[in-house]
Amino acid sequence: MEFPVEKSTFLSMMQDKVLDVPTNAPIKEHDDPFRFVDSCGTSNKALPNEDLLSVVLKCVNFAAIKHSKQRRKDMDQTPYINHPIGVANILIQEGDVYDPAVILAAILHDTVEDTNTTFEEIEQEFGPTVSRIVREVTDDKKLEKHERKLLQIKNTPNKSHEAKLVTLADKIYNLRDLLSSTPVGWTEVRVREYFKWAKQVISGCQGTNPKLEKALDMIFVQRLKEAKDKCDCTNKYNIRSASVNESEKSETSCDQEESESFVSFQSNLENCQKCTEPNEK
Ligand SMILES: [Mn+2]
Repeated sequence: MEFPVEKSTFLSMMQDKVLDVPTNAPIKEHDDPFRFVDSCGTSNKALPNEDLLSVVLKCVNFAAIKHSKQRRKDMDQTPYINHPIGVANILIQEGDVYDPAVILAAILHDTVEDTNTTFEEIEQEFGPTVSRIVREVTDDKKLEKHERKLLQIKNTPNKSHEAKLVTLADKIYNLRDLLSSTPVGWTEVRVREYFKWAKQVISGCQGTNPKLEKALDMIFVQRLKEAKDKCDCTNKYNIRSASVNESEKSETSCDQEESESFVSFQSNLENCQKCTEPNEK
């Protein structure tokens, strides 16, 4: 099989101190093994297994070193690296995404935003395509947090298919985290605002990956169920019907009734002051 990059570039990657290792010449645009990406986000040029394994492990090692001093904001202070690895894993296990450039970008997606990593470094180590995807999903830290969040809503619809995949998996991971426990220092209002904001960002990714989008639908249904459980309002709709995805309902015999039930369940909860505005000091 023809291999467009010096094999030694990839086979020299299994070093335990990757950042200290002098790298070979930067991967040039025309040599980038990830540059051939079609509209479905699939690499046309297959890398041999040994090179794929090598570059994926190099990438995980790189991100682990970069994030080594960071922890997630959960009670257990989970090592931060669990997050980017989990995001890449969601893409593969739940989204059937096997484009190496997307997987590498997912593993690296928070390195520039949250560590001293530069885009140039990523380009040097993993090529311009991976670097470009990471750039697309990296907030400009020079801007105020509020502005960065608004820009994510505004810019996501115009991002590449690959960047949208990383965005979807990132939100799935973070929202599941929020469902399982409230981060240290977060109020219920902040959690609710995060869900609202995430929904707006995700709406810019519609049509990117049905499986990941369905997983997100399920997360929001779960969130609504929990809001309802906490609420003593009269909008107690049938949870079982609400937990069925709307697209599935259209195939069921009682689809019309169930679909209406789902919509009214959602809108009633969203309109319920108690459900959406829990008491908070
Ligand atoms: Mn992230």
